[in-house]
Amino acid sequence: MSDAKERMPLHDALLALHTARREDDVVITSMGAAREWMTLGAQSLDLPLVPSSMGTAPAIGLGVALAQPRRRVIVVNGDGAMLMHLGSMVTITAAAPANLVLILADNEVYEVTGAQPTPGSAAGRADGASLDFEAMARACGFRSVFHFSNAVQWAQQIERVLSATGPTFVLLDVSSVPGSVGPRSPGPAAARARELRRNLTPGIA
Ligand SMILES: Cc1ncc(C[n+]2csc(CCOP(=O)(O)OP(=O)(O)O)c2C)c(N)n1
Repeated sequence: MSDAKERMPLHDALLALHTARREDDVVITSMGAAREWMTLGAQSLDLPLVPSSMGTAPAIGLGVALAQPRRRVIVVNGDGAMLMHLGSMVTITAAAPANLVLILADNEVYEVTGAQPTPGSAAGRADGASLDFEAMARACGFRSVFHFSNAVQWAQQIERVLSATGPTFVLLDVSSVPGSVGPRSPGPAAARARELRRNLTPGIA
């Protein structure tokens, strides 16, 4: 990005999450975040949603959070994907699962397809004003809302953020990774979804 806004490297943002997550948390990642998460090491309750129909990660996270209320479910979504299924923000707050954390890694571009500006970005909008996802999350009724642009502050606050009563929305201003490629799928999606289901519900076939 060439704007003057402070942004944290996506890798640092996810490293803090990787360090802070509990072993029994479910972490669902998409797009660039899935690529970086896999380099950090996905665990048995994680779902790198690759390939995916854009924007479905929050809805999948909502379903898991409702089915597994004693577990924390963390979704990391891109801004392009968020905009594609904006309605899922309202579906989440309507159901209001206290155990769901939706993290928006906002780099203002569709990074994995060549860094085209998203319609929420300053560069992608006729008015030149980037969309205020934080205000949008508050307006949708997220119980806890946080916003970080600095990796050190995010890492310092992450325990407090993850333990807040949800549904929680976390906006992270991240820089895009120049020349990055899309994530490689770690295996057939249907089989991985079934494996996650088995890992979430021991005893199920
Ligand atoms: C419904 C749908 N349309 C288009 C695509 C192609 N596509 C895959 S990733 C992507 C860009 C994702 O952008 P964003 O969510 O902001 O994540 P980033 O790449 O910046 O991490 C696009 C357009 C898709 N997977 N699904």
